[in-house]
Amino acid sequence: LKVRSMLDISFPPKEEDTSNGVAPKLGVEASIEHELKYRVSANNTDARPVKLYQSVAWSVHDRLVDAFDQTQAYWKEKDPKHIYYLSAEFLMGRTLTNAVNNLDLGGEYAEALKKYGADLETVATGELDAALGNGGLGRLAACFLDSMASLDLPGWGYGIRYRYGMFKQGVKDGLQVELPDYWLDNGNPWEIRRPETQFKVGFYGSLEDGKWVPGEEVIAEAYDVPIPGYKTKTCGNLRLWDALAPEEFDLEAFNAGDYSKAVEQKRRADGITAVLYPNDATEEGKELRLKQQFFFVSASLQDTIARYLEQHKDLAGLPDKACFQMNDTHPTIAVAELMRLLIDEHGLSYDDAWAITTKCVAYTNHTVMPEALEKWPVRVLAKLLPRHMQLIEQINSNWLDSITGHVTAKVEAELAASDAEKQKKAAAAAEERKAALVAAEAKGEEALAAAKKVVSEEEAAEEKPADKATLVEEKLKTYSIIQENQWTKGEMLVNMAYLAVVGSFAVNGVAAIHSEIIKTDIFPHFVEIFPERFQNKTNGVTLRRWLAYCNPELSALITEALGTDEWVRDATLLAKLKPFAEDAAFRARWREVKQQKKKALAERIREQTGYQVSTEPMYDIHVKRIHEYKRQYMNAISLIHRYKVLKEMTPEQRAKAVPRVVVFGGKAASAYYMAKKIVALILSIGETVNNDPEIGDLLKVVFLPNYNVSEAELIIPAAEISQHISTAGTEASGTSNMKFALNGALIIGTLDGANIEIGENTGFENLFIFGVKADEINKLREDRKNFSDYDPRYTAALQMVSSGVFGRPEYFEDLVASITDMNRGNDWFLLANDFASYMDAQDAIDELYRDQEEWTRRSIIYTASNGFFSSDRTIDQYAREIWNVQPTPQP
Ligand code: T68
Repeated sequence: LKVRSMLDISFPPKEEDTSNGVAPKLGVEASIEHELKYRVSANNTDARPVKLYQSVAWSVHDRLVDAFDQTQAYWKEKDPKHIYYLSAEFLMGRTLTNAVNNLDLGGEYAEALKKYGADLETVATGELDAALGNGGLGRLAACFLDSMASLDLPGWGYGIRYRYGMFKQGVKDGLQVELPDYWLDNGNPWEIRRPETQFKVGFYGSLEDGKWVPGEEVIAEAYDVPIPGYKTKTCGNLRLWDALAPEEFDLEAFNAGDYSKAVEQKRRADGITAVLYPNDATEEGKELRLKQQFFFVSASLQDTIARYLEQHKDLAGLPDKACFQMNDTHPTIAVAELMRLLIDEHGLSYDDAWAITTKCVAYTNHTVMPEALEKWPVRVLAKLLPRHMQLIEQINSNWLDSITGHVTAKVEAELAASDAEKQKKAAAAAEERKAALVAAEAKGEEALAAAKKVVSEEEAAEEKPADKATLVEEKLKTYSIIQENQWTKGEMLVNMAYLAVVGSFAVNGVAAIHSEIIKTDIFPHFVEIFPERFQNKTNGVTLRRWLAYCNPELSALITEALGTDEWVRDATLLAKLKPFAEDAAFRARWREVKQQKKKALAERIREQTGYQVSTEPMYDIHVKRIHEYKRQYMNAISLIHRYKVLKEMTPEQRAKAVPRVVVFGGKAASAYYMAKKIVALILSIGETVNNDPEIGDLLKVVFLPNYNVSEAELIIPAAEISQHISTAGTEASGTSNMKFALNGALIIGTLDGANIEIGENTGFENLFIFGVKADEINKLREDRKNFSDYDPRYTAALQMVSSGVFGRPEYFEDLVASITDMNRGNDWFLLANDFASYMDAQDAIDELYRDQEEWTRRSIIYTASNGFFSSDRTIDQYAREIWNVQPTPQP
């Protein structure tokens, strides 16, 4: 739908070597000057850092646009199959450094900036993070875009242009506070608004003669964010949708119509793209969230189909040109919307539409936590999207029909097995009863009567043969996309993950263990029907942002050792670093770099928290979203113990202790009660420990506020040990573990998520692995111990919390109860079970740190061993094994 009228201008014919705009014709230096003067209107002398950043960004923008236009024109001409990555979240962080370096213009910009007495690194800090994501899932999408472009794969990301991203976290009175993140405050040079690309998206309304008549309509307007590949001409695209009220473009109707109604419509439209939901592992079930999901999915599908139809007639060919990867269940409504578009808008039959849909759509699962698996009430769906609910019902009924034969056979087999068993049992019981009667008869009348009574009761209680039809019906329910709410009887829910599995041709988990767990625990009955659909694609991270650019010092050292910087493109080359681990001179230089990065982090800690930390102690980092399953709480308890031990030591003993700076970072969802208390506890421990003169540099506990992509880029290179200590079986993969490993931080972790594969690559002997295994969890949860059986160190530490050593004992009361009280959480994430082995691992860390040569040797081994976790490898696997999309580089 081209809703905006276009002036009738004819453009001059394109030049051969397209050069869009003025700037690229200017050199870098001249273009920065041009932007400073005309775009941001700051003359050289009073160019504040933000203005200088803006000018540099606009200068880079123009170069990006060139690469973008050329790539997109080339792909249009070649018409290769495209991958469309549908994601409600893209956690991009800052763009400048990445863009400049991927375009291979680092040297030129550095040179040009000398004139202003600035370096690129400092200028880059003028940019606000684009935090359009919660955590790992959103950041993964961002890494994938970088890899797709770098591998020359024709692909776009599709998402939402939230005006407010992930909240800014502040600390006030020892508690987390949430502040709005208006990231567009200084303008955004990285996006291109496309008023000419708009689509209508409907909501509510009714079905009239089988046709959906929406009760509300909004306009989706495109913004394109160019995604430069690494040292390639390819520049991909992230298309983000903004919502406009229809009246905004139809001024006449606006004037003629009801003014207040028009304002209300605008408000409602604005609401759709206003803010990112800050929940990373619980579902809110809010209608607005479903609206957001449908909004971006519908616009993206309409957009793709429109572009397809510009070049092709028959939609039957769509699967040869387009694949939609659904990042978790958030875009799963795509299954129904693609069906609707094909049937209602393009006149295909249901069966043809289904054949196309199930060849175009694939689904990635990121969680096994039940509270994070989306289930929308039928009531909500039917109201917001009546036609889609009808289609989902049809999809479900066809699906159940298609498996009734399978389920019946299964029930019959089970019945046959249990019948044989039952008959055997019944015969034995009958024998016993007969014998009992004979024995009773011998004892006389009274005994016989009593025995007869028992026998007839037993016979009455004997199991009746099961009814096959009922059993089939019961079993079918477990396969059904539409299910009854197990908590609220009578309420029906649409299980979005089931819809995704039924509608997709491929389903994948994000680490080897996780991909197994989804097969055995989440979708076992679907695996029976289509085992070939289930795959693993172990996550990865882009080595550009997460090693080359965030740690240029270490990168230079690696490049020098390998004699090439090709490892940035081909991460397997990192393996060649292994022999250098044995070289003492190299190790010394490796340590020097780490010291430098620790210094930068210490400076940041001082700025943000006021704490002065030395750069001599071990830097121990625990950063990620705050969640009970991630067990920052267990770390906090261990630190209380460490503090207690240090306090009890003699001065001689203290002189021998291994000092640590422990840094936490991470946001707690604003409504996540326990997570916020965990943040408060860490802050309180820091307050006590860091101000204890007896402790000094032996232990510092820092909570660095507002952990985000840019903070991570500073923190990760400084880490010596990093913590990934989730209860086994709960963390799907984790991706910061990969970033830390690549930057030479050692890992303390459980056998969970990608930790396992990192262990396989690095050698488990080089990690500090502890804790129970995923397959022991269920049993352990059943027989949780009494508080009195706990490790005495653990009990004593909790006692210190309860007795107020860290202040506010009442405030922490239910946090303590959540792991000690049978009726109040009952230690669901098994902190008590893992505590002792966690402490052993911590002791082993201290021991190894005393031997700096061995520690550094291992650090190098980590970097050398983990090239596998490049997202280039992950994306290459997706492209070959799921998407069937080919690299299409420009000559
Ligand atoms: C993460 N999931 C996994 N979810 O927890 C992590 N959820 O193990 C994995 O490495 C990562 O995905 C990438 O695969 C998330 O980050 C969310 O952020 C989220 C957001 C909204 C709703 C539910």
